Amino acid sequence: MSVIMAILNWFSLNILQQPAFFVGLLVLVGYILLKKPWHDVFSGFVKATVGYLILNVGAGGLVSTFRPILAALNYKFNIGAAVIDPYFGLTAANTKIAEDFPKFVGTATTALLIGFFLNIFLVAFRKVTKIRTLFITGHIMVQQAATVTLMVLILIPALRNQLWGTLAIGVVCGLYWAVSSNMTVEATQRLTDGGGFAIGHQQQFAIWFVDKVAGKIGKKEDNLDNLKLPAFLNIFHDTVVASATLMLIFFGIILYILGPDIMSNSKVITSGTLYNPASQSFFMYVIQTAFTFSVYLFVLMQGVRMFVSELTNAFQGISAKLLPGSFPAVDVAASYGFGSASATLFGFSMGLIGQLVTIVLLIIFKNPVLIITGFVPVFFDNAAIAVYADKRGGWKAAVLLSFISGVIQVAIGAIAVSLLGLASYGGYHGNIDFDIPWVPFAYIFNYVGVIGFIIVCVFLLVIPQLQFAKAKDKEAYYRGDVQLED
Ligand code: ASC
Repeated sequence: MSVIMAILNWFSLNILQQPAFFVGLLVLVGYILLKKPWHDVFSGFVKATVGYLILNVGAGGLVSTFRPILAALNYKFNIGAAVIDPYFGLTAANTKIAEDFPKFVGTATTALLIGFFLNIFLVAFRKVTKIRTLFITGHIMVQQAATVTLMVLILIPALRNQLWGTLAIGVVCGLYWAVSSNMTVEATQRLTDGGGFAIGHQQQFAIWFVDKVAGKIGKKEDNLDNLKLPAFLNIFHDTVVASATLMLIFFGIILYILGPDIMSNSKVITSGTLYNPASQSFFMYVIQTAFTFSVYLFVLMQGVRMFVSELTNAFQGISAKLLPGSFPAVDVAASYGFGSASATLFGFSMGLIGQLVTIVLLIIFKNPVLIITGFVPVFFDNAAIAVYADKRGGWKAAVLLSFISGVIQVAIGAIAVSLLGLASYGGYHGNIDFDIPWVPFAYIFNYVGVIGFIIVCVFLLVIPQLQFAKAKDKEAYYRGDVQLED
């Protein structure tokens, strides 16, 4: 018995609590199951593990760049700040879990595996569950599992038991992945003219909603295809340019308001790099600090890309073998090519305006947390919303819905930051599904505890049943056949 315990302990400490090796191991096992040649198995393991270690470097860099600014904001205005972006959110969630719940480091990756298998199970029994989609977007699953882990640990103390807590987090993640992606089948089939995929990303509930209401807002004939946007907006297609510009604007203003005296005061800023007036002008320090955020974001995303392409291959192979005829639920960017050419930038611009207006309102009303626009939600969510909205309701629907999404991202993001105590950690997930439905879910967790958790799981399970009940042709439901006029 003690030998088994020792082995389990070793495994838990060295693999489960070290996500880099855990992700490497997942790829290794996946590739072995797929009977890949040994050199592919080895290189997959190396790329997945090293990719995750690179992600850690990027995350560490974001923390050390952000901490001085957070300390200074707290000192001068007694407020916290959070970038609403899944990478900042991931970093913040992992840092908080490591500090407040050290036993649960690695829980998110274990939960990810549980959730993935639950999703496979739900599709395998689709005649009963009505789930047709398997969520395979690995980097998104990593981010979401971390945020959900934090929500459950903070809001449901009864689930702070390692075994039950991890299982519960895995189950609710798996249900969300299966159910939310299943909600995008019809909208995506309509958009892509039967493209055969669904969305497994961070705005599935929003896509479902947009698909339902856009047609009531405008006419699909008046679409964005005929609309020209100013050429300079094209620079935002490049993630580095876009994130560096956003960071420069936000952190430029913040750092100037804080000023050189505070940023060089070692009593205020006790960790991270201080501004040193002897070696650099404040102006250049501000630019360098703002750009440093996009440096670490780039590092982080590079690492993510490395492990995700391996993880996706492994997942896809497993699902193709186990679940023929199911819909893969993939990155939302896959949908952009099917919309009007200017829809993505249009959604980004309207979403950004919605975010900025709401941020200003929060400042005027003295919200204790300063919300900072992050690139990923403001671009990818709102672009998707505009693409889907334009398809069914033309430009009017695209404008209105991406603007509203920007407002929600900031307003509900601010609520989430307070609820989860993330103001001193610098980030929250920020994507629209992590506002609605996840913040309402979080409140249900908060007020009704374990029972609330069960209510959320049942709610998720009922959704595909309602979809199926409403489908006129039951066979077509499984095939994902839709009529454009639906
Ligand atoms: C996200 C996220 C990304 C992007 C990418 C879009 O939510 O974390 O890196 O969107 O998946 O293609």
